[in-house]
Amino acid sequence: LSDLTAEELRSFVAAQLERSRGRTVQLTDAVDTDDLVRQHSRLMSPLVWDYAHIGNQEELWLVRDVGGREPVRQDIDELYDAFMHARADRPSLPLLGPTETREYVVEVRDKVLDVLDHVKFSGGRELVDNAFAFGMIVQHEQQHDETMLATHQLRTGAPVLDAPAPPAGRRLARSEVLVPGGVFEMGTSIEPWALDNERPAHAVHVAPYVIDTAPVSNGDYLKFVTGGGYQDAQWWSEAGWAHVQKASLVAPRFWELVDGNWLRTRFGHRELLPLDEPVMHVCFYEAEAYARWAGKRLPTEEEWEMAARFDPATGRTRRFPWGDESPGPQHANLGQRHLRPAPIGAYPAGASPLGVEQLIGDVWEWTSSDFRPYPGFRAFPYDEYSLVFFGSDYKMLRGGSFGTDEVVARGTFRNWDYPIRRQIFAGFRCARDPRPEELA
Ligand code: AVJ
Ligand code: FE
Repeated sequence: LSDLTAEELRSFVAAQLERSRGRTVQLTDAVDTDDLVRQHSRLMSPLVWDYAHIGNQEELWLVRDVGGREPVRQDIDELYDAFMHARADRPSLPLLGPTETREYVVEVRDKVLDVLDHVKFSGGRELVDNAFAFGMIVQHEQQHDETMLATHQLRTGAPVLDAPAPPAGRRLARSEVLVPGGVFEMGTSIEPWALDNERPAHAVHVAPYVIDTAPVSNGDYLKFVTGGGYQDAQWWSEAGWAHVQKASLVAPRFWELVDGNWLRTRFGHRELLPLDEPVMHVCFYEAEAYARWAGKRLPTEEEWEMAARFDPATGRTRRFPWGDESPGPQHANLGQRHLRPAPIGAYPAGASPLGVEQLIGDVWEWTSSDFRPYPGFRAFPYDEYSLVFFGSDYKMLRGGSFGTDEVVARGTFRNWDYPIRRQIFAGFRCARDPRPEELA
């Protein structure tokens, strides 16, 4: 972005704004009015809340803050402040209806395009350097689009979304690789649209470890399910065992056993469980228990990022596993291009220098790490994006899913959620400590 002229940057921003809005409109036009305003799950907001919240954040940051313009609808700020009302309570608020919401976001967008026409990117204002605030708002909309996609997955009724099938899988030559460890540069100080928690770049020392070349598949995970994994406390952490019993978990969310066949429901389609696809809709505790059952553990965030970005030949950290170029359809399953994770081995062109595949896209991957700031962290531009979430309540997820847009799915992007959450498009891969003979 820093190589672009101001005019090129303006058209890049305009194209990104249009792309995210296209997706929001697609996800909300796909359902009828009743499906827009109803609560599909207590874990989620009504779709119409996400929709107006997208517009409200855009108004707050781009119309009022960057543009210095008069408010469009100051009276609704409180309704769409995520910290004022829990998701479960949002349906009972006096929200804008679907028609008002659509008019509101269009009005905001018109003003934003005018602000974009007049903004000076080089005025020495950190918020507009490299069009950062615009990038933040594009990513905010895309992140809510992924949340709305998860709401679609929780919705019952006839399917309303469709997409072509992902590329075919292939058998990988190796199921694990040894990473010799050492020092690598984690995080970033140069990605123009990286969010505060990805910054700054810093050196980390990582001990040698072994990591799976692919995410754990449905077929792998099914062995844990049918082998009694959910009934045996020895595989679970104390908190995980308490949760699995309290919530009566017996398999990943959206799986069912019907007449001896394992089925899964995906955006309203009930289908045979595809054994070669990465497992998803498992919580952190399930990922942790599977790993222990398999004689392994989850990778730390440092281990995940080193496997994804470190190039041992040069000692350099790449932007993405495959290099520095932005993701193309040959590299990764992103952006809701397919409505499912791709089978294991579907993206040989997306492999990292260490030979690890499908790190970006397909499914978010649970790591064993809590949400901590990097050394030198500075909350920017607001405390409520990251700062207020630091601590041990959340577990980190990396890599993005099939529902994550490429403008979000950076090699450095960090996501987090409670360890019990299963409605997100999350799976995992395993890691382990090397055996002494592997280090010799
Ligand atoms: C980073 C995905 C956890 O959805 O709660 C959206 C992103 N922050 N609006 C979320 C976010 C404010 C956030 N996650
Ligand atoms: Fe938000």
